[in-house]
Amino acid sequence: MKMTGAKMVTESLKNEGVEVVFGYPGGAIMNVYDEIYKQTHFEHILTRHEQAAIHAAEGYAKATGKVGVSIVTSGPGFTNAVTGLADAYMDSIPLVVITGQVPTTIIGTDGFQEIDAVGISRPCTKHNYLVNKLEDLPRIIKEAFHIASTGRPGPVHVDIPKDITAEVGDYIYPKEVNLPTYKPTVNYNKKQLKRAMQAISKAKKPLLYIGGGAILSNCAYEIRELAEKLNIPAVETLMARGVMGHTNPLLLGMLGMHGEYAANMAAHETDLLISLGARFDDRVTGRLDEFAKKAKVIHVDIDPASIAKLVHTNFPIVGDLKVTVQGMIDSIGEFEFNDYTNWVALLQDYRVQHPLAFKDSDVKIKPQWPIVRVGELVGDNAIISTDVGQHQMWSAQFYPFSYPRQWNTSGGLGTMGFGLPGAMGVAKARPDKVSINFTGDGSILMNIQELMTCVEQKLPVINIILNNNYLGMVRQWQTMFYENRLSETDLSAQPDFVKLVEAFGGIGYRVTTKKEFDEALKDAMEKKVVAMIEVIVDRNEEVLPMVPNGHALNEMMLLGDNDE
Ligand SMILES: Cc1ncc(C[n+]2csc(CCOP(=O)(O)OP(=O)(O)O)c2C)c(N)n1
Repeated sequence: MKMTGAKMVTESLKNEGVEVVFGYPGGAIMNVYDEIYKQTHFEHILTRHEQAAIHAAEGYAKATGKVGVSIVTSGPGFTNAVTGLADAYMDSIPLVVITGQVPTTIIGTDGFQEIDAVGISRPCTKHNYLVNKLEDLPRIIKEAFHIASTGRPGPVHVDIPKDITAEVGDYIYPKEVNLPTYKPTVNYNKKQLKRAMQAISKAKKPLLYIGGGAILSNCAYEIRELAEKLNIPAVETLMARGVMGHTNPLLLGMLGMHGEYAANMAAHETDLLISLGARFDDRVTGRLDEFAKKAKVIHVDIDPASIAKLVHTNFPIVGDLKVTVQGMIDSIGEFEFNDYTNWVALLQDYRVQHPLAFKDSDVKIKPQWPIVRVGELVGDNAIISTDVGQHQMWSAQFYPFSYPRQWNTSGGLGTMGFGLPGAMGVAKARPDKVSINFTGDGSILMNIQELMTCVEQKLPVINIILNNNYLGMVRQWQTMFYENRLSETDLSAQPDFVKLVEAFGGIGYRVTTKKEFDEALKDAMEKKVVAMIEVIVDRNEEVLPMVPNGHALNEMMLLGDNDE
């Protein structure tokens, strides 16, 4: 069938089963937008900033497991989107991002709104394409979806010059991709798996170290089964929250810079670290040469480049995590495992001795309290997004996550401004859940314009601002490591957040007591419109435990360490 390149784009998205696209138009992508106007297969959500279009697609992808899609224009449209691309790349989120480019005849002339988009996106995408010929377009889109969603997922960028979207040609959407150099290893090597299982059976203090790959590969329930069948304790990275479920007695909590005492001590003392889809990020390991020093390491990852990149690996396994963990479960009968009861009991005792806690107060609301409270009142009904800062770490620590895809945060890049658009993507993907965004007074202003998108699209995101009048996380470092020189972190100058959200057409609440918080949350959930609950919290609270930069995980500062 003959059609324009622009129509090929919308037809291909239809063929991929795309339901929602987040985007923002402009000159170079107008032919595609003209086709978007005419088609009825997918919904287009007009965000108010291109960065937000990418974060919303990320939120959508994380909540559903599907590929998120964004379309933006060339030049400034693309450069605005770059932070989102980098964010998705760091967290291995499957996205296809289509951008307009100036016509092929103008490329290289410093034309209006021209930028070397593929040059810029190369280091922050899994793969990228500049479409040079119309006949390549359907194949490239097919490949983009395939690459984004297979192997280690990630964002794929497709840059299309304007003349190509105007040109007419034959459209045949390929049924399959043929990429001889791209063949992710799904099935593990049986010998490698056997060796790893042997090592587990002989270990005295094995520990499951669960990363975001567990969510991406949809294998939380297999991991729970493995842990429970063998009685092996588990720690989760920031990205893996929800994998084990907070009530599971084998879960020791999050590990890393702001990890729980028991989780960090478990990593310090284990003799066999079983890494499942985790990448040994420096925020997790602390001082690398001291990390899990007593342990042999099993590392399961779909990405061979991740294995042994940062730590010595004794037992590497390349493969899809779900397939591999299932293989581990299936082979349990072939081995005789040690009894890990004493090891589990020791770690549970650590949890009792040094629980994750904060000193609650009835005079000032402590910032951790609203997080715990939402957990009590909304619990499993909420999907939690965050921005970046102290509120993010407290959310990761204190929210009772029960299931995978209940947690949406910017882990690898740590992007302030992620929360509201991310939560918007979640609200679109999961209308059956309450989409809550815990944010800071700094972060919320970085993509505040998305309140307008939420109002227009009737996406009832509840933003809970833990307002400490500071760039709190930076302030914490200044207090601890820069002799309290609070350089440019005081945010006393603030908008009236209640009026601000009202100006966009949402509802706002300023809350100074626990009772007011409960009432505001209940009201916001009933009204089902975009809301902002500004909670005035204790300004000086710190995120603890904390492993200071350059220290080992067992050198945590704990609650009470700073007391006089
Ligand atoms: C785009 C961006 N700029 C700067 C930073 C560095 N940074 C990390 S946390 C933080 C403070 C966040 O303040 P706020 O949103 O008020 O949250 P709080 O820490 O007070 O909870 C800053 C500036 C970042 N992560 N992202």
